[in-house]
Amino acid sequence: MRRILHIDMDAFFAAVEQKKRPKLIGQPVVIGGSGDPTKRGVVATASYEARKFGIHSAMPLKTAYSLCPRAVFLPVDYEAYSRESQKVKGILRSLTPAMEDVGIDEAFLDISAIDRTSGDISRLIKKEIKDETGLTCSIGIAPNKLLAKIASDMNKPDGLTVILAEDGLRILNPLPVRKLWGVGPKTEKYLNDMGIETVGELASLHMDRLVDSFGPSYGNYLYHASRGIDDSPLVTDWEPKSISRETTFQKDVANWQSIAKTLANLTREVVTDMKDSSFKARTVTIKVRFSDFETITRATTIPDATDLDEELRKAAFACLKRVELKKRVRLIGMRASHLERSGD
Ligand code: TTP
Ligand code: MG
Repeated sequence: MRRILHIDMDAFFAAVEQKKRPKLIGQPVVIGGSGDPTKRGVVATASYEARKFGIHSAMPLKTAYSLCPRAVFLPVDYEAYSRESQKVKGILRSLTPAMEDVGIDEAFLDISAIDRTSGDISRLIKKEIKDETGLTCSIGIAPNKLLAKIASDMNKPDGLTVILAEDGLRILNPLPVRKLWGVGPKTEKYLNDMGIETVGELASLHMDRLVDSFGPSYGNYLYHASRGIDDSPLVTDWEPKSISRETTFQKDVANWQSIAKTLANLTREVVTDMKDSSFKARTVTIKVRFSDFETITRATTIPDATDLDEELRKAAFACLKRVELKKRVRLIGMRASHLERSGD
C-alpha cells in the first residue's frame, strides 16, 4: 500500500500578506487585481475571516467589497508568494525527491519508502514550514493522490487528515462531484444535468454510460475515481511548458506608448520568473484582447534560447508591431515558451 501526502497551504496569498503586515492577522483580507475593489479584477483568495462573509476565489472584487466593505483589499504580489512557495517546496524536497510540485501552494509526496509513520512525517513538515515561513498548511494522508487531495481539504486550516483505504468510499460518496480531481465546471454541469450530484451517484453509472458520454479515457478515469481508485504515480520531474504574465488595463487604452510600456513591464516580470526557475526561452508570444473581447496572439521564435530582458523585450515588441491597433486594448499578455534549462 502506498502512502501519499497532499500538502496545501492555507489561504496562501492572504496568509503571506498577513505575515508581511502582522496587524492584518485576524482581519478579513482580500487579495486580487490591483487591490482596488472599485476597479476591475477578481478575488485571487481571501483570508478565512473574509470567507465568513461569503467571499471566495474568482469572485469580482466589486462583489467582495459589497459583501464586506471593511475588508482590507490588497494587490497580488507574486514575487512574495513565489519566494515562500520555493521555501516550502525546498522543505518537502529535502524529505524525499519523490515530490510532485502541483501548483504555487500544493504538492504531493510519496513517503512509502520512509521508515517513519505518516503522522510523524506530517507533523514534522508542518513544524518545518511554520518555523521557516511562519505559515500553516493542511495535509492529507491516503493510499493514493486522489484521496490525499480530498483529505487535505477536509479540515482546513492547519488540518491533518488521514483517509484509510477502507474508509475511502464512505468519505467520497456524499461529496459533490466537483471535489474529484479532474472534474471541472463543464463536467460538473454535464453530470448535474444528468441528475448526478454526488460522487456516490457517479459511481452508480455503468462504465458504458461513462464512456459514451465522456470518451474511453476520461470515462474510464471517472469510473475508477468515483470508486476512490487511482494508481497514478507522482510526476516528479515536472517542467513548465511556458512562463507568462498578463494584465487587464483599468480602462481600455488606445495609446501605443502605454501598451508598449505595459508589455515591457510584463516582460521584465516573466524574465524574473525565468531566472528564478533557471529557464531560458526561444519563443515569445504576445496576446492582445481588444475592448470587444476579440483576442489575437502573435509569436516569434529566436535562434538561441535566452533569459535576457533586452532580447525578450525586442521579440515582444516585434510581435506588437505586427498587431494592428484598430480598437482600444483591454488586456495584454506576454508568454515565453520553448523553455530550456539554463546552464544545460
Ligand atoms: P488554493 O489552495 O485553492 O486556495 P488558498 O490557499 O488561498 O486557500 P485554502 O486554504 O482553501 O487552500 O489556491 C492557492 C492560491 O492560488 C491562492 O492563495 C490564490 C491563488 N488562486 C488564484 O489566484 N485564483 C483562484 O481562483 C484560486 C482558486 C487560487
Ligand atoms: Mg491552499
